[in-house]
Amino acid sequence: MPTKKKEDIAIDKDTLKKEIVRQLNVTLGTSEKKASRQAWWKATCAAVNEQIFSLLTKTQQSHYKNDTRAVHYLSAEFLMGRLTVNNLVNLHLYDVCESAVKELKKELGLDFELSDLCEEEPDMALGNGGLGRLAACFIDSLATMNLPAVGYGIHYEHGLFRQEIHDGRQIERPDSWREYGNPWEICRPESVQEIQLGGFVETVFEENGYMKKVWRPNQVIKGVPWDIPVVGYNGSTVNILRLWESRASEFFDWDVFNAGGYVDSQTEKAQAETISKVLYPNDSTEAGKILRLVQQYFFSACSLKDIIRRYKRAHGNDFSKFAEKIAVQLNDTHPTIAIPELMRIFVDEERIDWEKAWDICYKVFSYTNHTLLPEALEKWPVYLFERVLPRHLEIIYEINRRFLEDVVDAKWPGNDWIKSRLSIIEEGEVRKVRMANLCVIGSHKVNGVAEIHSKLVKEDLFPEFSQIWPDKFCNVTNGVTPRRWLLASNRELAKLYTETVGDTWPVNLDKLREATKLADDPDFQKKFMKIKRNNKVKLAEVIRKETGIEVSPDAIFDVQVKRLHEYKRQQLNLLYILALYRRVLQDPDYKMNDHVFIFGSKAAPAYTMAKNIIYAINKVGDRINNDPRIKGKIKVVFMPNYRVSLAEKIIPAADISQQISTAGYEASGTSNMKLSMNGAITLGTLDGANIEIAEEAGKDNNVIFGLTVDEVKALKAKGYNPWDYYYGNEELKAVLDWLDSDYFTPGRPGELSCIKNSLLGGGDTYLALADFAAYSEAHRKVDEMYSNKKKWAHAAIVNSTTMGKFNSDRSIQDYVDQIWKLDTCVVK
Ligand code: 26W
Repeated sequence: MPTKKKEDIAIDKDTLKKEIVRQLNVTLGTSEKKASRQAWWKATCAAVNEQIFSLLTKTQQSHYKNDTRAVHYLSAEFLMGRLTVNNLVNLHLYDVCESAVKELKKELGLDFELSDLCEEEPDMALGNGGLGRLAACFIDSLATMNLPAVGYGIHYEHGLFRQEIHDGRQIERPDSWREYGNPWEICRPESVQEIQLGGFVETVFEENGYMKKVWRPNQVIKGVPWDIPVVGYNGSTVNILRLWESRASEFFDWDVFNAGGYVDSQTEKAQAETISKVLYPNDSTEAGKILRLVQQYFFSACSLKDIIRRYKRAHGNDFSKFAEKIAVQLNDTHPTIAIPELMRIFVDEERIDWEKAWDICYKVFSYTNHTLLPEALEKWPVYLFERVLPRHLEIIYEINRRFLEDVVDAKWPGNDWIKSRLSIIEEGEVRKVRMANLCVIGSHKVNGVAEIHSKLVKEDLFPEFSQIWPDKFCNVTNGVTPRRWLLASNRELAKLYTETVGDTWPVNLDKLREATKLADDPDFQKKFMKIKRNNKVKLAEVIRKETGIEVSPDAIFDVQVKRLHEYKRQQLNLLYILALYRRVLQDPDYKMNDHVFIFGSKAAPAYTMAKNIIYAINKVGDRINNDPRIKGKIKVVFMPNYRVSLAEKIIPAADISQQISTAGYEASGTSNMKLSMNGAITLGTLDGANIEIAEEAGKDNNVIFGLTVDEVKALKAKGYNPWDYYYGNEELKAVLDWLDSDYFTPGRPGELSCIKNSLLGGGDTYLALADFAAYSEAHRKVDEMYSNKKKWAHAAIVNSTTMGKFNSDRSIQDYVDQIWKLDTCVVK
């Protein structure tokens, strides 16, 4: 795909300058003299929006005219981050805009550049972590590849909490990303939808003797759509991300109001608006909260109504082409309720026979699994379902009855054990609906997110399902968009690549392999490492500003950025830091490169152990950073409030990418791809996509350690005893015992003991102690490698230039080929 040349750019610098000032005056209602930076930022966005809206209209017309098949990506989370830089870059307007702002600065005596304006934008943090950011990368790729697609999600008023660190502890503060307005979203009152909740189901006999089920809900909720334009790179397709905001329906308000219940009507209004108020901050444990189920139904039902409305505009009430035109991807089980909802619409409202309806339904849906953790697999108590979605529960029972009788009993006659395993309903004291089983039964394709994960989904999570439908299961390895994660966030390296291999690499990342040949070229190495150092200087400044800690850009920048979870093993990283610190204390001449350990991580507010690990990192850090005896050889930095915009500053500056999950637990990981793409060496286990990254970049250019998936299974089967490792390793024992003292929490001994206790008394579920020795040895190799500047530069360049596979465009192409069967629609 060719990149747009200057002459194609739809707006030139002078016009843009005028347009920004005009927007400042007419849209923001302020003057050049009085305007705040925020106003200037918004005016700049508004000026660019004119371009975007015209492309959006063209895209929509072209999709409608061609009656294209489209994919609808249903996700409870879209972690978009900031949009300004990305939109400018994708439209090839960044440089033009940068010089426009520079000239305005000079002419009007302003005190900022474009990059300062972009810092005004709050992150759109409508997601927890990997799954939400993946959705954001995917919609960028879909637009870039000219594929007809709509993202559907929830317009949370409050995204993921803002993290503050007080005396080393995480404090959660509300995030209010749109408090002062968001220039990128457009409200679409003309596309409001209404959905129903609660009540009961009535059986009605019609005149012709047919029986029908009628749902009599007791609540109606309005879904107001907000559209965020998704600008493809090269700027020809602009798709939309449609996010639903909940409001009270006027209809119901009015009823109560007329009955003299003004106050009650306000309560009802508040209740309705609660639905889209806040994102649940859990990324692995399902709390089973009724509001979350309502959120899931709310956005799934609004989205389906929207899809059907659009389908009917082209095809009327003839649903025979529905599965041909519509693909719906379920991003994990969160939108699973869309399956029974579509059946309800077909059977109850459109009066289609069950068999016919089911035949359309399962062809429409496909499901991506993102986790094997048992506690993350969603199960909803039947009694909750009964209260909120009584008709859906009946439909689920019917789907289940037919599946167990027609499919399971045919394959394993009379085998009640298998039936109970495969049933959508889990029996027990509290009966539960297993959303993953419903997903597998109601979808035509099920995919995992990395080779190893997909294999485990098939063999360990759904072995019987995969015997029934072997072709249903497939793999699509995750990817990340190189537009955001390299072109926009590491502009100097991007420039070097463009000079070296031409300007098509942002859409064809494999092109960078031409630069792999230069991995040993002294001149190229020098340029590459200079850029890395510049990025480290910039990050050191951010670290100083945010934490007050001084770090040297000549030290190794060793990064572990991801949600905090015991399976991701930030505690293993901490144990090694303690060991290293102890070595230096015992031997002031201990040979090592200066080493900065950088963490960025939020813990789920109710996950106590995760919060304790954050506390321990901060307390150990305080002690080490302020210990003159070690002469600054080790620094430990915990960056507060890790989020997309901070990731964009940390990742380009990383030397080491820590990907140290217990093998078999990290489905894929995506920070591993971003870090490698930016020239970090992976220090990791053979888990998730690490395996494929090491395959692409070569094992010699990364440092792989630790138990494999099979070894983890074998050790657990044999009976794992963490005490063996404690008594078997003097250094490990010493650092664990250190945690019991008050060395890191003066006057308060035992504050960090919980970490030792969970690793020993608690059984060390994630085998941190079993991997410690191998991890420590891996660190030694990293340090040795870093001492050899040429070898290090070689490895960094090879990593960065061989990540073509992890372009999210490749992931999307895999979805298109294996699952969605979509055609591109180039917008003229
Ligand atoms: C509370 C319910 C719940 C359960 C799971 C909420 C959110 C989840 C997500 C599935 C957690 C998640 O983000 N998983 C990550 O998905 C990434 C994208 O595929 C993978 O790269 C990560 O390995 C996986 O942990």
